[in-house]
Amino acid sequence: MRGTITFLLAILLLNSCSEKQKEVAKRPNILFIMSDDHAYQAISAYSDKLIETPNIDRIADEGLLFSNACVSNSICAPARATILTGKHTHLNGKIDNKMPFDTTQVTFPQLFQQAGYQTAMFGKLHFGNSPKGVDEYMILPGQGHYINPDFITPRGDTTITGYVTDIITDLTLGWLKEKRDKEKPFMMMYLHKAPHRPWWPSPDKFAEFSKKTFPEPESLFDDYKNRGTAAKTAEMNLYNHMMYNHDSKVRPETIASMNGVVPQVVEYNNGFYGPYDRANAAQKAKYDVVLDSINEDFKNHWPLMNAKEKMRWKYQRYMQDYLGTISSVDDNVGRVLDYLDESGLAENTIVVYTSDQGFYLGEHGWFDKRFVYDESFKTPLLIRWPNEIKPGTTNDEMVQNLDFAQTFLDAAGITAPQDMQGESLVPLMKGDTASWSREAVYYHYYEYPSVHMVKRHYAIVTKEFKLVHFYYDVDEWELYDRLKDPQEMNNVYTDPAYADVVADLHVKLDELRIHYKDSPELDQKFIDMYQN
Ligand code: SGN
Ligand code: CA
Repeated sequence: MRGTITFLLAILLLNSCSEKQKEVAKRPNILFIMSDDHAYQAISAYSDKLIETPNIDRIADEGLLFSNACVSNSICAPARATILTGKHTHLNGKIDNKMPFDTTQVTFPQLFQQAGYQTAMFGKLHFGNSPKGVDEYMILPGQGHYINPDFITPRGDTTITGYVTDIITDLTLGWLKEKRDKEKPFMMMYLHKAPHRPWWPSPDKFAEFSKKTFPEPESLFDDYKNRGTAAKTAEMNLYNHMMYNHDSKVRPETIASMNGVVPQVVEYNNGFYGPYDRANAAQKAKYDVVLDSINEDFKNHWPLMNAKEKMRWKYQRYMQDYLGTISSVDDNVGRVLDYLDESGLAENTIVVYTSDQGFYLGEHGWFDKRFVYDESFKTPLLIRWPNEIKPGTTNDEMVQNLDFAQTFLDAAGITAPQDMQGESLVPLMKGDTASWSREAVYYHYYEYPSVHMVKRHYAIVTKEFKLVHFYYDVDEWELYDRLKDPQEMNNVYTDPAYADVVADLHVKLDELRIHYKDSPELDQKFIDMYQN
């Protein structure tokens, strides 16, 4: 009798074990792909005016595209800290690129690791040098380098010869092919440095894209009329602030040979010619072919150009380089998607493509980000999850990078900590739009005074409106009608026709600040910390 019971118990145990194993085996893999400063305007699934990105588009074609995805603080390290912690930057403390990140905080990769996932991170993190919760990592120190990049690894630092986008992909594929534990699901963070400034393409893309001409945005020559002080005083205008040398790839020698006609102070930047200086002789030889023709063109034409023509020249150079770097990202994303297909991993892998924030591609005459105005506030978000997401769907809800951690945890069946501030997007991904009740998101940007001089501001954004408060050395409010004025050219805050909207949004903004635990006291605390 006892023998029979033991036998039955053993069978039961075996069964439950294998059930558990099946459950575990079913948990989806997560492949989180993020680029640095990739504007949605430069993804053909969003707009095909500038570039075709067939590989990134595949994720949307076979999955879901969020058309109103946005960030909570449009700058690099703060956005990354929000993604990792699921908290606004005023709570996770990484309010700007300079403030240190408190590494005792819980980040979502740690929760995946604890839940039995194999975890890895390759590419640009932008803060700290030993990310927590990842079994394997190779990350760029700080901003990292385009050419022959250095990497921080658990085994010490190393330098790899080649172009950064290809290398980060090689590392990612190498791990998937050789290091993956087939008994465990994985959570992989595949993080590109491109297309971050100074926008250095690979030699091939440099040659290809430097021959192209791109359409100009309507607001390239924006005069910032009907906007507040912040737009007028920001230092990110192509004509005034983009550097011929550092950005447009005009050689220091070319500028020096032009007898002082090229403005030196603003545009020359002390002869810094970063990525090229890192290249070896063979790499330089390839770049030189293209640089020669850019420099010839500059030398012959620039002295004859008027201000508008100079702006246009800079815009074309900017787009040629920026989009050249994107084209490499797209090719490399294609390599990874192909591998997922070949290996059979695609079926049970959630693939996410996003950027740490958006970017201005000449809209309002600007480059860079930081503002809550759409091009930098919104960010690309494309998600593929076979059998769960209906292919080719689009969603326009106000979703935010704040939601990523809880979304991934939810998809993997891991309980999210109570103090995370986002919401899981899994219901939206599965087409359950009825249960989604959020109408507005909260935004808060801090890094001022600093590079590009974008004033501190916080905002509430709904599908229809955007109410913004600029503060610190001004006290100005702006309201934009997102549906009637999608280019955000007219601040209608004092327009009597919008009085009710303004009153309503003020109340809602106050509520949001309380809901997310932000306050005037915290605003002041961060100002004091910044000044000390
Ligand atoms: C560098 C860039 C800036 C950029 C910041 C922050 N200048 O300082 O244009 O805004 O990084 O970018 S550069 O001369 O070094 O290219 S972020 O993505 O890291 O937030
Ligand atoms: Ca960035």
